[in-house]
Amino acid sequence: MASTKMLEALNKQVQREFQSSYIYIGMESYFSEIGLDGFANFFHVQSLEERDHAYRLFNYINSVSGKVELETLEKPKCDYKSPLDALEVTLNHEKFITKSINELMDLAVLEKDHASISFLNWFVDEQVEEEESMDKIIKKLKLFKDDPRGLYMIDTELANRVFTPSTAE
Ligand code: OFO
Repeated sequence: MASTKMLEALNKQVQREFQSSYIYIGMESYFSEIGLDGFANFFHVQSLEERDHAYRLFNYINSVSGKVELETLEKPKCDYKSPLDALEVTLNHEKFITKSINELMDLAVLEKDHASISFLNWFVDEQVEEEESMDKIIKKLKLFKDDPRGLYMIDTELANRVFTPSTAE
């Protein structure tokens, strides 16, 4: 059984994961409009992953006798200055989420809540992957700068991303 404070913090993270999902649908819309379908696919899958993260938290809260309270989501941006701008916004957002997960873990450690520590370990590892994958795309975009062939190549690569529910990993 998690403490009330822990349940409130976990609930806030549910909100943040759903917000992340919504932000990435906004990016999908931006990339679809400018004709980069591979990037659009990448953010479509990213959005599904965030929803999966939210449900992972949702199910955990229920399993420790808590109840999820949903809040209103903020309107996401659907326009960016460039693909690089969108990816940099994404990386910064993921850094914010990493900080949020680390704070949750700090609370679980402080409260000696071993079940939540074990549960949150998956998210700690996931955030390393999240930041790494965004950083790799940013590096490629900077490398190819204004070369449209480079952008096309990255777009083709990102078209291959498929969604796998985390429970199936
Ligand atoms: Fe849920 O990892 Fe991104 O936000």
